[in-house]
Amino acid sequence: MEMEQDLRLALEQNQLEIYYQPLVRAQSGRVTGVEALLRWHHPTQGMIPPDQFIPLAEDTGLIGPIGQWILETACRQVSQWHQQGLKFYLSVNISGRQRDLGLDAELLSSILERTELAAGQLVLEITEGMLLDNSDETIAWLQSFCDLGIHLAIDDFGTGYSSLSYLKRFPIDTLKIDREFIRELTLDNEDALLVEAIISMARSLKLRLIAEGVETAEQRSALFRLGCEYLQGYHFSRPLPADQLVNWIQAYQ
Ligand code: G
Ligand code: G
Ligand code: MN
Ligand code: NA
Repeated sequence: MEMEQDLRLALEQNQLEIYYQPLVRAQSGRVTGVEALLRWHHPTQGMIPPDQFIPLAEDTGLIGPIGQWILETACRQVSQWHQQGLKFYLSVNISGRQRDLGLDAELLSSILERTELAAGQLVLEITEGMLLDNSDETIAWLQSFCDLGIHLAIDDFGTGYSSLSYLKRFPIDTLKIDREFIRELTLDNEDALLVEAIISMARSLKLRLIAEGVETAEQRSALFRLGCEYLQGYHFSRPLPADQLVNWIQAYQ
């Protein structure tokens, strides 16, 4: 309860901050995109990670205004980076609860217009769980974003329980392989077989593939040799505050 009150205030009192984690091309190592990841600087408890308050934000409906703030803030930031010549797309996690809390094509198109970000530069990350209902409403909701030119990615791919039929039904163009498959990956273990299977499926469905949780040079080279085009993880960079991300890019690229 107390946490709920605190979270209500967090937005008003500027305690929320967006960190950005680079997504890089496996071959060149260049930044192709950034994922926006929410952080809460709690006045007495310090930094609270999102998995400790996003569920509360979802239960209380606060994910409505918070989600809108994230989209607006991150789109504005990435649009500014574009104007400075830093060209990469923006990936934002969205929660299924946002569907009933005002997130629709009209809102997104007004955010894109206000922040002057091209729709093609925005990717929304959804989870397999969100597609479980397989309902016409969910499909229409997601399709309306695609109609604007926004892209959709499945986050944590491979951990859900749904069948893969949604890959045909939903307008998805990117899969993010969950870090569970990457953690112990070498070129010749069982994880490599799974990753290879996912890569070949993604190829035939013409989906872009990103491996999450890349922490070591060994994982990176295994993924490159298996043919995964895009990588994300601590091996490249942790999620960083906006100014530090720019420093990282200038030092690393
Ligand atoms: O950044 P970190 O790895 O601690 O994030 C933990 C979880 O919180 C991840 O599953 C991530 O998708 C989720 N998360 C982070 N930022 C956001 C956000 O802005 N919106 C939503 N819905 N989830 C987020
Ligand atoms: O569920 P989602 O993929 O949105 O979660 C992203 C979360 O994963 C972020 O909280 C981020 O901090 C975390 N993360 C990013 N890279 C790595 C990594 O290389 N290793 C681990 N363990 N976590 C990572
Ligand atoms: Mn994500
Ligand atoms: Na993920």
